[in-house]
Amino acid sequence: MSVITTQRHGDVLVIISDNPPVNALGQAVRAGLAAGIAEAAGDDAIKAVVIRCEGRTFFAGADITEFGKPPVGPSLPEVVDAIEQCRKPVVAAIHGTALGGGLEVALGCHYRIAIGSAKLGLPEVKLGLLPGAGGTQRLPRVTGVADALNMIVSGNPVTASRALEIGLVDRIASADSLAEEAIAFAREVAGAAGHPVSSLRTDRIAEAANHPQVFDKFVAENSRKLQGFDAPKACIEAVRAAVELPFEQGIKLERELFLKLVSGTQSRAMRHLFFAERQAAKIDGIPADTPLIPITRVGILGAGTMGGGIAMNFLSAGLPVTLVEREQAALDRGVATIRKNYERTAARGRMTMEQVEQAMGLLTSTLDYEDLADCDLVIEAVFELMEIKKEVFRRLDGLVKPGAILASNTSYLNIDEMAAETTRPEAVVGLHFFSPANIMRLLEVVRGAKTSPSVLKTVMGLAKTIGKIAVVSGVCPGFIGNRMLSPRQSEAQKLLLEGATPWEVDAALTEFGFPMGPFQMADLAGLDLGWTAEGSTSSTIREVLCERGRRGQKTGQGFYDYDENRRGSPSPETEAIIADFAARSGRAQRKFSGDEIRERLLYPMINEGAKILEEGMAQRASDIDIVWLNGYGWPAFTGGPMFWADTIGLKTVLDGLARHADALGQDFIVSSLLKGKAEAGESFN
Ligand code: T1G
Ligand code: NAD
Repeated sequence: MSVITTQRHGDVLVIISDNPPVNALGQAVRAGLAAGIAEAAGDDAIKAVVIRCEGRTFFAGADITEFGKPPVGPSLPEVVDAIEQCRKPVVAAIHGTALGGGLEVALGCHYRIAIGSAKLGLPEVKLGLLPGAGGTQRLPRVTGVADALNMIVSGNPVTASRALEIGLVDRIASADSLAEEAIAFAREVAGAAGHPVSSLRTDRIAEAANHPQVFDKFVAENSRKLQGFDAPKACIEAVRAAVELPFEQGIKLERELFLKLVSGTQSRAMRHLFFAERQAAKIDGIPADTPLIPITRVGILGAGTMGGGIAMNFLSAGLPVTLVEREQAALDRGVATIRKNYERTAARGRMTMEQVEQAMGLLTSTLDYEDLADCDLVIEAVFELMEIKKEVFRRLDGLVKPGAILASNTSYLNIDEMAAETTRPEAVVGLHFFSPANIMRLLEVVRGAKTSPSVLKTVMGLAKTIGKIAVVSGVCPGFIGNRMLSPRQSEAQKLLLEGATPWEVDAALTEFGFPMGPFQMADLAGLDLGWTAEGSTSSTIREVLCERGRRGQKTGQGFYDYDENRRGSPSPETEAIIADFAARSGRAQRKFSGDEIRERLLYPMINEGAKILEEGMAQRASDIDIVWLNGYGWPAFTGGPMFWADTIGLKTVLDGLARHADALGQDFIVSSLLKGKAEAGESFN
């Protein structure tokens, strides 16, 4: 069965794509579209054309799996040109997501009609690319430069109603009659003398032609978040060409920029992450027919930093939550924080007060554990102390209904030990959220030795419902993310005693693309996490800083000194404290280059990632990349730690670890998986 078919509705030819799951514009689809247009062009009985898709969505873009392979014609630009040059009006009938090449096909059409729930966007920049089938030249001519820049550089889609506002779609159809309304629209315009041709329009770019500063303003407003990424700069350059150059020259530049980006490392890294994110959702060894456990009510134990944020995820997804605390004050504080966070989101226009009240209306807060009895899932977020965790699991086991899932938000502790406190270890799982839990997209799902396939499949599905990216981890201290963070943190501390300053260490990572370095992160989280004045013994730099009242951003001083806008600057007092410590440690002091600091921080992390793989604590290397991208700010344009290691070569990492062996110390063990793959010239992914 061909992926493209045509149907005649009187004098209208409907070209239909049916290429599940997302009508990606692979070779067969492109060839079919070109043939459909030729069929219409060659038949005088046909007065107009409609292009529409079966399944859940209009074309969701070029087939990303084809990138990097030898191209097979017709190319997408050729197909879009053929559509645009068709003498009969072509109407795009849009449902689901018209993305990337899909929107470019629609921009080649003369008219666009979409259902109200449709989304339209050019997300190529999220793959390290720019629209490569005319999108950078046609979109500004249709919507104007400001909206085109926003859509192309952010890669975020717009709603159908917004698309109507900016002239991207001509009509909104009702969801159950898109095909019919599109055919009627086509028949209606068939008689028109002329039809709007995107590439010939200049009316929407005239303003920018007279005010080229719109580009400088855009760059100034967005430069910080675009730092390190190649694609956004290329996007801006291409849209500028749409204003300054004739269409043909603009298209030529777009093609050059596209070919350069598609063969570059950044796009390869970001395409890797696209598929890695989808791979992470798949659990090896779980039969497709594994039954799911219905989740209609969620219980949260502990309303502290994490409990409140975790609760918001379920409330925002429309699931009722029972929030339990051990004391009223803590409960009131937790509930107030939830409301404050929602009201702040509403104040920023990202939700209505009605939605705030709706979410708060789903929240039951109580001091009575018994109120958890009827929950389908209970997540504990109490203090990180095993004895308390064990006591909590014994208690939950005794009162929560059979069949319910019992989960822990522990950051480091052993899930199997908690499960052993219950009569239902198969129902116990780790759900490790990241702070702030209502914002951070990563969720480490910790698979216990006895966790059942149903429990695993259920929580993985639930993660998607609450907008999280779930990654399965085995039971080991710190799971995937925190376990790899530990060697990085300890090397960072050691580097201070060897002569590097906190700001040099942080700069080495921000230059690499991290939003912040380990010492900036420590100041943000608070240096006094787990610290008490009574128990302090001046035995670490961190303790001495805390003893001196330097507890991080919240006290205006930590490793850095902070001004009233919380902007950090190097601190002479911290430098003196470190120098004193270093002198007493007797370690030789010296200068470090950024490259050497990066090797000392990142190579041990990769080594730990390899150990996690060889122990089977992660299903695949790409899962580790997804953890670090979504939980620890690893720069997307390098693809994550394991992909980056593949990019620089595992031998390079191995040689680097050997070069730093003295500094890493006698207890440092090189992963045999890393060693083996490096010597065999293999890679992790
Ligand atoms: N190519 C190939 N496979 C794709 C694909 C694509 N464009 N989009 C999705 N898939 C696969 C995906 O890997 C998964 O496979 C399955 O479809 C379902 O996807 C020239 C250069 C459309 C919003 O960036 O954002 O056009 O895991 O799980 O959550 O200018 O998929 O089942 O084996 O994500 O409902 C631009 C990418 C391409 C859009 C649906 N387009 N896709 O989300 O399902 S570049 C994009 C998405 C381009 C031109 C350029 C989402 C979705 P599997 P899913 P979903
Ligand atoms: P927190 O101290 O802010 O909150 C813990 C809450 O649990 C307190 O309000 C306390 O009153 C309550 N509590 C303690 N014992 C209780 C009991 N028996 N019954 C009911 N309530 C009880 O701690 P947090 O930062 O929210 O951490 C909670 C858990 O989440 C820990 O296991 C921690 O390791 C984990 N975690 C924390 C972070 C983070 O960044 N803070 C990130 C991921 C995971």
